[in-house]
Amino acid sequence: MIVRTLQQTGQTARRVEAETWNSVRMLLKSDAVGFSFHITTIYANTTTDMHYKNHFEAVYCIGGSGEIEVQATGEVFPVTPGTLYVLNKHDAHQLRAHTELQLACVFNPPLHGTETHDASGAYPLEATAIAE
Ligand code: 9YT
Repeated sequence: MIVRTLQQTGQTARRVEAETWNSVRMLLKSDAVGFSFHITTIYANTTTDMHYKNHFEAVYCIGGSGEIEVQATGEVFPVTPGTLYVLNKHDAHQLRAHTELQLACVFNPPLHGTETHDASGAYPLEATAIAE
């Protein structure tokens, strides 16, 4: 069994920083359960463009308030505590945080650990595992 806390995991290399967010990757490919699980904080008053061409992602909002736009259709959905959105079609999307957002995110296939967005907002399929 794997048992970890956000507090402890956040003090390791599993905490990854980007311009508009940080993410504590509590489960990674190296944990060998077939998905990765992250607690992501999106900073207030930011806009993040993402397009996970190589992954499926499920995102559950724990706290904060924002909205998500599906680039292909222009549809906009509120993101508030209790909302789940799933990028089941590798949808290009823009996440706008009105306040700081706390999100629980699951990726399939699992991330290796060091991924940050490329210019198109994607993560590569292969990446370097974090050193632990
Ligand atoms: C919602 C979202 O995808 N934010 C970007 C960070 C990502 N969740 C990650 O790498 O943990």
